Amino acid sequence: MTAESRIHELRHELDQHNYRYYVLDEPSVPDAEYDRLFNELKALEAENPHLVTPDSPTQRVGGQALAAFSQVRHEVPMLSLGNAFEEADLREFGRRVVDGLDQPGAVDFSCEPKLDGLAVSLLYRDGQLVQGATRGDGTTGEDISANVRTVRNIPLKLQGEGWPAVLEVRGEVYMSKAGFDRLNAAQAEAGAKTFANPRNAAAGSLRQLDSKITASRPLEFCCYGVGQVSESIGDSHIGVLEQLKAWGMPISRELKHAAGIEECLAYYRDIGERRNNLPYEIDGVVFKVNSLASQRELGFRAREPRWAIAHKFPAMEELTEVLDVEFQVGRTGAVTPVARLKPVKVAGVTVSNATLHNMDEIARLGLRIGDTVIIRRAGDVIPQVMQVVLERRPEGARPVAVPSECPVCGSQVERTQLVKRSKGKETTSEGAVYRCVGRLACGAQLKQAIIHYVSRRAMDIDGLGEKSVEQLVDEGLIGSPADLYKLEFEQIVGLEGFAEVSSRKLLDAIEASKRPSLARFIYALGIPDVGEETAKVLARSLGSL
Ligand code: 9MJ
Repeated sequence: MTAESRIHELRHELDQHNYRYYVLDEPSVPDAEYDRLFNELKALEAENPHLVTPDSPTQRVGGQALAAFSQVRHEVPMLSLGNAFEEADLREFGRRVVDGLDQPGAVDFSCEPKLDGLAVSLLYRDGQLVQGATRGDGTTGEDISANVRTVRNIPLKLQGEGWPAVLEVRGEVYMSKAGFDRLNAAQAEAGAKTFANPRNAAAGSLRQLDSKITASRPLEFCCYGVGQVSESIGDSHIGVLEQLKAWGMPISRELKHAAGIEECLAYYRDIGERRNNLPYEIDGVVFKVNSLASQRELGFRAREPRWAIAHKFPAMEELTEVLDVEFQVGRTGAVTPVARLKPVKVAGVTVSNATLHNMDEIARLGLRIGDTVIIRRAGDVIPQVMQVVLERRPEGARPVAVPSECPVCGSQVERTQLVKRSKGKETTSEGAVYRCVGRLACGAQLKQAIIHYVSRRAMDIDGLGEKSVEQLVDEGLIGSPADLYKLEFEQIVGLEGFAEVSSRKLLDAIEASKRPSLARFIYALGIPDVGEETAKVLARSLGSL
């Protein structure tokens, strides 16, 4: 076989694997096999540079940096969507649709999640990707062709056959939650700027003059419509998307059909419940009249189609003020800064505290007390401070200082040292964490140490919740985990939450916990850096107490 035919064969096979992986969600070969084929193609192309074509799967690495983006005029304007926030807004939309149609009958809708990224338009001529553009103001956008070519799930050429000679595909370029976390971790590691949310990360990555940077970012594309087409490809919105999918275009896995507004509302509630578990962030769902004939009849008002609406979810980010930064002491004595916030509702929950992790994080944010900040509450995780809004910094905003004494016990607070050993040499550097040296003499550390000691994976002593531990420590009944074994019925009965039966039960649970495995006991001691796994290794190697 000639190099040329092998190259064609490899490209075809790789395109098929990409299609199965990105569009059908049914990978057909392990990654290692894909990599082997890919590397074989790369090697053949390196030996035969005249055979390299722009639609080769190897051509997603980015190229020469641009001085500026050129402008692209959208033949068919790129629309924005009207918003609905309440059920009533959506019902009102449904009524407007019915009123706007000559013979409405039963109106069907398509339902899609509303991705929060950057809208782009992809132009295919004779099945080849020839241009990518941002939405811009809807009429004129920027030519980001080199950048969209690096997005792995955007086909460089269409699959199958029968596509119109001119086909403009529209959709959202976005970053998954996992991609965003990975990118931010890598940025922080490299001392580079981190992004406030996946949307900013996607926009920042796509609007790079250097497409090699774009290529290194975990961007994805999801198609939700068409612009200019030289011939019709369907008579319903869902039909069009399914046709595009057959040609290799990724569409939403959550695309559904709804027979009427009530089913749209059910979709909104269903996606709302699953929002935190979706692999990407959404800020709502989009409903579109499914019949394209009805869409044409309804037309537009200003820039917004009368046949579509975005039903928004509560925002996950809000602005608020940092009233103070306090320091909490954890089990290992780590003194952790916590922002006390002017209470603000974020995605339906009132937030008045946010963790700041450590002093490096405060330095990275450049945070001062009094600043206005962006707070983000994604899913069930604790609220985070994402960014300081510098323009709103008031005069007299105060820098955050680590207390020199523990706020709980008054012991000294020391900065941790990081020790690195390599080739027999030891180097130390300043860590980001500060620690109270009080150990069990510090009430905060003692309480947390006992909570850890009795926890299920440690000594598994039932009947001692956080509140009870606090009580026992505050009453001076226990000053170390060992004191648990000296507790007597008369001491605890009558304390809050301890009636006769529960007191008896607690003492029985303490008694029953006296013969743990060595690994559990070592873990329960809460030695810094000794987690469950290390405890098991130590127990195995030591054999007995
Ligand atoms: C997003 N952002 O997910 C549209 N969108 O349709 C979906 N945006 C849209 N559709 C017409 N799913 C204009 C914008």
